[in-house]
Amino acid sequence: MVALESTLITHGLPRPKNLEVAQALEAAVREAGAVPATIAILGGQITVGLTDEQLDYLAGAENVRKCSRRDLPIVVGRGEDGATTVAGTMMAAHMAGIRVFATGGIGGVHRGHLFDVSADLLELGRTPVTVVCAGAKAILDLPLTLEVLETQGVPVIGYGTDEFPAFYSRSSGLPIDARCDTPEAAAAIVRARDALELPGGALVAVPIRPEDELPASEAEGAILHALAEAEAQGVTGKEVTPFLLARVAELTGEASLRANVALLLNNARVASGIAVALST
Ligand code: PSU
Ligand code: MN
Repeated sequence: MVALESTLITHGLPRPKNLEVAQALEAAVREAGAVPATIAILGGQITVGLTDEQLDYLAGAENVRKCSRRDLPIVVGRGEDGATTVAGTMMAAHMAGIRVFATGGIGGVHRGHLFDVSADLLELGRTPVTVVCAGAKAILDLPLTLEVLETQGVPVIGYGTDEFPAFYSRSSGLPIDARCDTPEAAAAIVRARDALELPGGALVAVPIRPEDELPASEAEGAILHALAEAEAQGVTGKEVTPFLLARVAELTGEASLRANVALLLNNARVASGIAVALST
C-alpha cells in the first residue's frame, strides 16, 4: 500500500489539473504493483483510500483546511473537511498501518524565517512512515532543512543519487546519508529501523528525471521573485508554501508545474517499488 497526500490536490495544483494528477498518481501506483490510498479528512472522518467520488469532490471543494498535526483534532472535532499535509498524511497512514508514502516535496525550514520549521520534519522524527519525495521544496532553505532532519534522527536516503535533490532540479550540492540504487536496498534500511524500534520515519529523496528537470538557475530566479513578493505582501504561516509554489508556477510559465507533475509520478513509482519490496 502506498499513501498519497491531499494538500497537493487542494493547495498545490490548479483545477482541473489537480484531479487529473491525483488520478494519474493512483494509476501509477497500481501499474507498479501496489495499492494507492489517497488520504484526506472528510466530514471529520480520517479517510484512508478515497473513492473516485470522494477524490472528485475534494478536487472541486473550496476552502478546505490544510491539515498538519495541529489541525487534525480541530477538523475531526468539528466534523470538517481537511487536506492532509505530509505530516498529517504520515499520521493517518501510520494509524492505518501503511508504511510508505509518496509526495512531491516535504516542507522544511523557510529561508530567512528560521523558526518557520515545517511540522513535516518533526513528524519524520516521530512517526514510522517512509516518505518518498524529490527533496524538500526548492523554495526552502535546504541546508537548514537537512540540519533539522539530522537533529530529528531521520535517515536521508538518496535514491540513485549522492546528493539531496532540489525538487525542480536534480542537484543541490548537499550530501545525503546513504545512497540506494534499488527498492530492496531502501527497504533493508527501513526494515532495520523497524527492527531497532526507532521511533521516526525515513526520507527517500528521488531526483527528478533529467528530461523533466527545470534548470536550477531558472527555478531560482522565480523563487527569489516569489519570496520577495511574499515578504512585501506579509504572507505568513501555513499560507507561505502554497503562495510561493503558485507564484513560481506563474512566473515560470507553468514549466515548474510540469516538473512538479513529472516528479510526483516518478516518486509514486519509486514508492511502489519500495512498498512491494517491504511486503516480500
Ligand atoms: N504542495 C503544494 N502546496 C502545499 C503543500 C504541498 O503545492 O502547501 C504542502 C505539503 O503537504 C507539505 C506542506 O507537507 O505544504 C508544508 O507546509 P508547511 O510549511 O506549512 O508545513
Ligand atoms: Mn511552513
